[in-house]
Amino acid sequence: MMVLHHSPTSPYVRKVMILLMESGMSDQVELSAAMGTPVDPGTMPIGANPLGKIPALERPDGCTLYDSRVITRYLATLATDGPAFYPDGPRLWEVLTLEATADGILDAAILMRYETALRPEAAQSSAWIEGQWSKVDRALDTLEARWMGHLSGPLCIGQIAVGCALGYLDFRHDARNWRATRPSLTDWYERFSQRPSMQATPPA
Ligand code: 99T
Repeated sequence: MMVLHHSPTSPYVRKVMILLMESGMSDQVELSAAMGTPVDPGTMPIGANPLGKIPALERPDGCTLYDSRVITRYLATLATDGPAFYPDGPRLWEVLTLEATADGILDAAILMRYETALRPEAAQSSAWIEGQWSKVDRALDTLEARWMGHLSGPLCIGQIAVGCALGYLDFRHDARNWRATRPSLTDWYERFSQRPSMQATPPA
């Protein structure tokens, strides 16, 4: 049985969970709870992933996989049912870029979270925090302006990553009100978040 090091607050873990559910493979993976941060690895699986991050996927017949992009791509090769998360042909490069855009939103949003949650207030840099938010802001504008057609197409790993990124913004950065200037993305997310796989994996 494969073991997925997991936390319900992690949007990267959520990408993996959604892919498992959408492809009917949830029963092939056992979850192992992990919690920790860069300043205190806590119960993070540092033996399985030297970077001390989750998700990490231990396999009985091969090396432990990390990070989320490697894990989702691997699991998609095992799926015998369900959508083509990584479509063939030139569309693949679009899907991977959409995924990288969503993961980049997450990377910036998590750095903001760590800055405020883990550093003493006097050591926090608002310029640095706002610099990270600028990345999120520009990426969201790009999704709204250029990617709506793609987001409305067949389910792919890019859509899953965007759904998890927007869910994380609601979870940790609600006050930034990402919906204010993005009506199309707002509508899309409203629909996407109704999927049973999204409903089953709320950040908590
Ligand atoms: O950075 C650390 O030491 C611990 N953090 C993590 O493990 C986070 C959990 S999200 N995961 C990643 O940073 C993985 C990133 C990697 N590129 C991937 O797997 O795609 C915690 C969010 C929160 O609690 O707000």
